[in-house]
Amino acid sequence: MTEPTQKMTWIPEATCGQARAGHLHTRHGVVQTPTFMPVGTVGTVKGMTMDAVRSTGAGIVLGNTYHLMLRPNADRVQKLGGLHKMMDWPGPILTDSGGFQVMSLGALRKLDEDGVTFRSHIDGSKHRLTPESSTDIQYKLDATITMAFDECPALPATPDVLRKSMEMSMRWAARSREAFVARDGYGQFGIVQGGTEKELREASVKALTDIGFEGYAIGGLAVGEGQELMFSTLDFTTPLLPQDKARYLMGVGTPDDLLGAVMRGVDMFDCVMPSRAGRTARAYTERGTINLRNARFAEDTRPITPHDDSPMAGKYTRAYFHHLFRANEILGPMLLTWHNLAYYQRLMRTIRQAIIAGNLTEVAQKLRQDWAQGDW
Ligand code: PRF
Repeated sequence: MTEPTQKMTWIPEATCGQARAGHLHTRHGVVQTPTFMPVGTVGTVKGMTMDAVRSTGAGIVLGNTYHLMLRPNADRVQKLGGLHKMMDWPGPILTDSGGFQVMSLGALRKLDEDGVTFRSHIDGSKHRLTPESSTDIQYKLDATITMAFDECPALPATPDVLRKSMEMSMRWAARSREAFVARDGYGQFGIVQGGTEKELREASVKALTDIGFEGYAIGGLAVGEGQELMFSTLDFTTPLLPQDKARYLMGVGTPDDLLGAVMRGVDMFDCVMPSRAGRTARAYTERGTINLRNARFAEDTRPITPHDDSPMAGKYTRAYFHHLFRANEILGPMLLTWHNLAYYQRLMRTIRQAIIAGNLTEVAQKLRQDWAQGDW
């Protein structure tokens, strides 16, 4: 592996308690952290043009190895110039490695030391993913950030199951690193596993930092353990991670999860929640969530949120959203996904500014109070 001359780096800017603000420098641009990555599983953030995604302030989006290897397939994406070109997103893209999706889609699968064999959820055809093939696919997709191939057991699980799984994920991480082709401004993140067990998380961080990655993800959380256990696991995991590398909590979460995790030292997040909720009429606001299908919105002429930098500001009433969803019009999911992703980005900006201003504790208290207060 020839070393790139220009490495992917994370530069700290300010801290407030455990929380960090910084910049992730990549080949495809600079990302301000903490950051939320909208999920673009199959090469599209569902229902959104990338101009709309950009308008929310998103700096990086996520793609998925599992889905893209099945359709259209990695070679074709490569022929089309890579994911950035194909989907009109010149900015940074992080791709998940596939193992988690194979497991969570419940695709018929068989796990062994070498990798996973599974059947496609699309047509039942048989496929195989290994640390090497996952890394190669992410190279072909042209992922700015490649994720190591790992296994994520559902919780609760016995310490023995968690240990065996974590140890295999660490052997897979070493193989993923071997297969990674280093290029200027591109990077690869290792994924910490070990469930809610302190000793296992320590061993996992040690194994990954011995290998050495451009950033570190915390996997194996938000898989059934609940917020309290997730937070207590973060409490002992993030302090073990290198101070000078980005930290990414995978598949998380609610606004309150993001706030709590940033306060425990996490810099990056992804979650389908805001986009999926947008397709099912659930709106995120500074005062919690509301379901716009609800009859009480049929003649509500207020905007979803009074926040004036929302993309819907002054344009559409709650009554109109209600009508669009009741009539099954495609514009409903499109506009509400936009609204929700804009809310998530606004939240991350508020948190980031509070870290820089040094008043995150007070800002966090106010955010939680407002969420608890309910709709205006
Ligand atoms: N590993 C990978 N992707 C993930 C997870 C994981 O543990 C999670 C767990 N919340 C979400 N996505 N590779």
